[in-house]
Amino acid sequence: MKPILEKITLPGGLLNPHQTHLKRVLSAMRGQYHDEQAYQTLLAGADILVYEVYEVLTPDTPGDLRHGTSIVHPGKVGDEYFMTKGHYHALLETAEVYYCLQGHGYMMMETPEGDWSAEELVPGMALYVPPCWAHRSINVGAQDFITFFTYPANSGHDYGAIETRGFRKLIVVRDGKPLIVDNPNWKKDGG
Ligand code: M6P
Ligand code: ZN
Repeated sequence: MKPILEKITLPGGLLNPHQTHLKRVLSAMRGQYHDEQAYQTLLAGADILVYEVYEVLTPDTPGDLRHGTSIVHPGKVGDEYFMTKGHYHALLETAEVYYCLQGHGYMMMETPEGDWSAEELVPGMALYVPPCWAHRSINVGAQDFITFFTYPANSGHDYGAIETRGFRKLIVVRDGKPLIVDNPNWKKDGG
């Protein structure tokens, strides 16, 4: 395999060249927002684009890396900011690094043992998400929240636990500012 040189265009976060361009619309986020009625109302209006991910599709050989850009658009479902689905890595003991390029966001993180952490990201800040931590990007700003990320190419994505239980904590708007609160719908036992 040969070295790959990339151009990241800002604003927008377009990564070129890329092989995958994931677009997650509101209907793909069913059950993720705490205010189901607000979700249904917004969805009835239009199936809007919540976030996009450009990725370089490297081989998934152990030792290789995947990398790309993540663009979470600004918006809210009720009082809860637009965000990614969030995931554990299928190979649980793998880490990920994020570097904020544009906007204002948080990375919400938690472990199966009950630890949680929410780190604020603005341009210039880098974040190491350790192995075994679920992670979700949340846009609390008025413009696109754009990060560069890289993780082991053989990590995979495990959405199951987050889809059924959600994250322990949410970020909602209070008096125009982000506030971290308990998730009222969080299911401790996964049931
Ligand atoms: C980051 C990376 C990607 C991931 C994306 C979207 O950019 O971790 O691997 O796909 O976020 O998040 P999710 O997969 O949870 O929808
Ligand atoms: Zn990840």
